[in-house]
Amino acid sequence: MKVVYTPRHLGHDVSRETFLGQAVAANEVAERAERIRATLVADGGFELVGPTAHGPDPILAVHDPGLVRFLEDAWPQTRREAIDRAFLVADTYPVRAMFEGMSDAAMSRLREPRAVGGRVGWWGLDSGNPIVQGTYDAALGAVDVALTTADLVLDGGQTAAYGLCRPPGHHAGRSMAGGYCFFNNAAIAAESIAGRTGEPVAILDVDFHHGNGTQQIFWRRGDVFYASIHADPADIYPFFLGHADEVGEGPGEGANLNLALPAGTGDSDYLGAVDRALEAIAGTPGSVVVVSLGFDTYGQDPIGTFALTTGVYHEIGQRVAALGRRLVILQEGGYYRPSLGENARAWLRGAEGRPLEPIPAGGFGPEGARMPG
Ligand code: Q9C
Ligand code: ZN
Repeated sequence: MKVVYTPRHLGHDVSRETFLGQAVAANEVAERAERIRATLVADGGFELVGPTAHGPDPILAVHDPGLVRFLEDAWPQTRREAIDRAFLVADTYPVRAMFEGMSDAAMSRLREPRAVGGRVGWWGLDSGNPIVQGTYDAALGAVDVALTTADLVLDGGQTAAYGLCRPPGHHAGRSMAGGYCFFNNAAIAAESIAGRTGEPVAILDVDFHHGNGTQQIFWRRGDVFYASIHADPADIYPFFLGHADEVGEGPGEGANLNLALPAGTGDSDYLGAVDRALEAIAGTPGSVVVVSLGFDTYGQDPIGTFALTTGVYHEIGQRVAALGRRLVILQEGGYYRPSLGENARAWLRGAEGRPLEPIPAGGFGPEGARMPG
């Protein structure tokens, strides 16, 4: 299988994030993508290719141009304002209760603030999403990775391809960054695939968290089916979306499927949810599935509460491939770094119908995957 990767992600070099108002060790770090890359290389059955530049148009087909302008200037403006911080995060947000009682007309006069501390709240969901100097370029690189992965499947004759996107994307909405995400890589790929094929597209989101951004972007769309398996938002980020009764509206009514699972969910209950999602996708027209692939469902994940094992990822890959559709597989979350490479290798080998053999001698295992340099 071809793997699309770019070192541009290294510019999103974060070491701390904020959690409930305090700086803690960052979860979404460069080592994640480097672990996956090194393990897939060591496997020997994957071919790394670089992305090609796709320009701004596919991003602007999904995102508000104001979000793009903000992300482009967020760090330079932080420097111009001489804010003495290692990373930019918001502390003031336009939450719905602030505007209670106001009319749509009054709401439409709300405007983006000038100061970067206001702008980052205007365009952001949460304060756990650090922005640094290289964040914008890394986010652009992840979009090119996603679109190149789609190209391999649409034009390159590949049945399946994997985009090692970092930063991830599924929490980013049309006009919002959040949850370690800046541009919604999977939504941008799905929109591009729908436009190029003229076919409906399905998105299967198996990250531990609900992909609120992807749901929001395609909420009223009947031609993009979104199915997500995730932790119950009553307990887990993004908290405010991801319930079963969110089914889409207008032409999109019935094209959104949320399967929320409780803490402690293990392999067999998770596989049951996978089968439900796949059955729903099999009932929709189209030949391409975009997979938002997260490994924060893993038993040892530091922010997840599920109990999945490496072996079940191989089985999930096989079941997804058994749909008989072309697969554009894009990396989302997953934060237990020692097993990330092996979990990705298991999933992708499953999707290719290859058994999960150990990495051959002379290669190096997941513990041997090292950062470059
Ligand atoms: N201390 C993805 O997996 N904050 N995003 C959690 C935990 C948000 C995860 C804080 C987690 C977002 C792509
Ligand atoms: Zn996640």
